[in-house]
Amino acid sequence: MPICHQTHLQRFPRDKREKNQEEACSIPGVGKRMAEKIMEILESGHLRKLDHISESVPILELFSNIWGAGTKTAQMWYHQGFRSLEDIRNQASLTDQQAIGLKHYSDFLERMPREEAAEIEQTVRVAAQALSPGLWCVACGSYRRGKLTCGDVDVLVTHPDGRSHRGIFSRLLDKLRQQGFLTDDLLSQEDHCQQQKYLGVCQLPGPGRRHRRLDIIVVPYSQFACALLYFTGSAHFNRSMRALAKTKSMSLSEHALCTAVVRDTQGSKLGPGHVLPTPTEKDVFWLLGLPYREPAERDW
Ligand code: 8GT
Ligand code: MN
Ligand code: MN
Repeated sequence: MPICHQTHLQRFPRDKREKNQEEACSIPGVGKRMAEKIMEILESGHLRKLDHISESVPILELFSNIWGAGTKTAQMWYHQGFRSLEDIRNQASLTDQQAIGLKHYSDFLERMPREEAAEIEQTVRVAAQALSPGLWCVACGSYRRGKLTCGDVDVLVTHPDGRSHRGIFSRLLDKLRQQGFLTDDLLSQEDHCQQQKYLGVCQLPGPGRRHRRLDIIVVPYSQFACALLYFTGSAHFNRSMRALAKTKSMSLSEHALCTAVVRDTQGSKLGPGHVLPTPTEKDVFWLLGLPYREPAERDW
């Protein structure tokens, strides 16, 4: 192969070669390295760098399906010579999250029927309401969008009195741990706006139950509608809503809808604007000048 490639190169007239290279470089966004690749394809009809791709793609996919491992990690492992999950298990250095992801590899890849998501939501609700009877627990994400199967369960917790959600987060998790429902923790954090977020793994009682991914967020009631909208998604729908808000000098986040937001020409925020009260999701749509959309109509 390399010999054939070389012959091809030599056959290509030098002046034509220089002209092509110049042309390639003049394309906006094409630098020297990209131009070299274009030249290689022009001259040999082939790009050697791609030879390994077809072999690596399924392995990179296998690796990046480990929860907590992204494309970069998958590539690193591939370059280190690992080719199977067995290699990863025995030889790769794993973060705590990736070790959990690997342990539950096949469970996490399988979506659960929505009935099971409802049982998980109910388990969280029963535990939460044992701590404080007025707590609201709502399964958001794909479940709320009406999907027949769910990749995980996204439970939003709040209290309509605006106060009683405080101190619930760790007590709720402790309770769910004690009853053996939570089996592994992936992430627990509080942000600067009083939202607390847990990512973990749960398992319903009884034989033949799989481990499922569970996300729980606890939010103050003043942020409930925006958090509900955010956590319901879809992620793509959220991006569209945020982009629309931007065009109206507003900003939408999981915390709030703000108006009179000042941005520079690059779109970076200069001033935070001020928070608009949004008691319900409908208020968010209305304030953005949009007709309301049911969760089932928020797939994109
Ligand atoms: P699923 O059935 O595959 O779980 O589908 P989903 O329920 O739509 O996806 P999800 O990944 O569980 O995310 C649900 C919502 O949570 C999304 O709309 C997104 O805005 C929000 N979300 C978070 N954290 C993260 C995150 O770390 N990554 C992504 N992609 N979305 C997140 O709350
Ligand atoms: Mn989900
Ligand atoms: Mn989720």
